[in-house]
Amino acid sequence: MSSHWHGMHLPAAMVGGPHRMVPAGGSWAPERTIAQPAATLWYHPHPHGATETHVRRGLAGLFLLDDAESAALPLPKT
Ligand SMILES: [Cu+2]
Repeated sequence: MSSHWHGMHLPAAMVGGPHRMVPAGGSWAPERTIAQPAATLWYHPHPHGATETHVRRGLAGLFLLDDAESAALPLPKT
């Protein structure tokens, strides 16, 4: 299994994908301080040849990054 995210500003070593497989029972716990403007990002599993099936079935999620600029916008907060 592997996973990766879209839109996060990270060095390539911190981005998962088919090249960074995690064995069954294993783990991968990248750590990095996120320092980028507010954004809506998403992630999903990335097994070779099965990504589309997994995402279509709902195996994906969001990262919602806020910052002072986005917090000041007249947008719903809940
Ligand atoms: Cu992707």
